[in-house]
Amino acid sequence: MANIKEIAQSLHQAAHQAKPITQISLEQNLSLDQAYEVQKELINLRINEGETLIGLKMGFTSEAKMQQMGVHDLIWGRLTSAMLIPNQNTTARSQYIHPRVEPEICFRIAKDINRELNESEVIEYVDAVAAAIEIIDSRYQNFKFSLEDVVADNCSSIGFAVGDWMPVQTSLNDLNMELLIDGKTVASGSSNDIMNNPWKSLAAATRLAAKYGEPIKKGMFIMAGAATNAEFIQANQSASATVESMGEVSVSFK
Ligand code: OOG
Ligand code: MG
Repeated sequence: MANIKEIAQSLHQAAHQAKPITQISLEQNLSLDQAYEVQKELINLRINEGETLIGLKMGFTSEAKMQQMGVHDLIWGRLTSAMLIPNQNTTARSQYIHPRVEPEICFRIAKDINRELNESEVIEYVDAVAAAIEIIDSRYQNFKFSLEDVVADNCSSIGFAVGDWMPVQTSLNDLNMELLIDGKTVASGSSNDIMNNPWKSLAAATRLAAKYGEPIKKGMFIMAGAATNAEFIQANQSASATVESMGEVSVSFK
């Protein structure tokens, strides 16, 4: 029997110490439901340390990400207050294991959601959208994991930054999205790469949140998932993401 609390503790410690651990799936069997239980426990450990839950993130919503990581199912994780990095701020590379950055779109929730909504309904529940960058930092050696491993590890979440909030656009299709390191484009794609329509990612978030009993509250941030591959980032580099019509967001590493 997998010990949910023990696994959560070891993932929590790995993040705190910036030291990777062996993939859980190499040593014990974890079902997907158990993996989500570990994730919940892991977030509770953060909440006990004073962090608050401020949103959710979707993962593997693009073909590029599924190919890159070899995992072909939608996943979702939780965002806490300590993960939010103000736009244009600097973060210390030493606090991460092997950080990667990826370009995303972030939604800001206008009113509580307690049920599954479809992609045309969700628009009414959002009061702003923004270009976003996610920093992911798998707690597993070599950034390698199974579906259950990555879910237990809160979907590799470690940080995110959001650009200026923009008015809601009914269509989020056909927007060019780029990831830049030190001002040079290292990956580019389109908002269509996120489930053919980023609103679908938010609809999927409402379905999964309802399924796992996690309400989506007014003011929360929902990250739609990366449109492109994620790229490794080093100290003394700066990463930025642009979304056509939404502007730019950046984070520097020292
Ligand atoms: C898992 C997280 C995936 C996304 O945007 O697709 C994700 C990982 O790639 O380590 O955040
Ligand atoms: Mg992501």
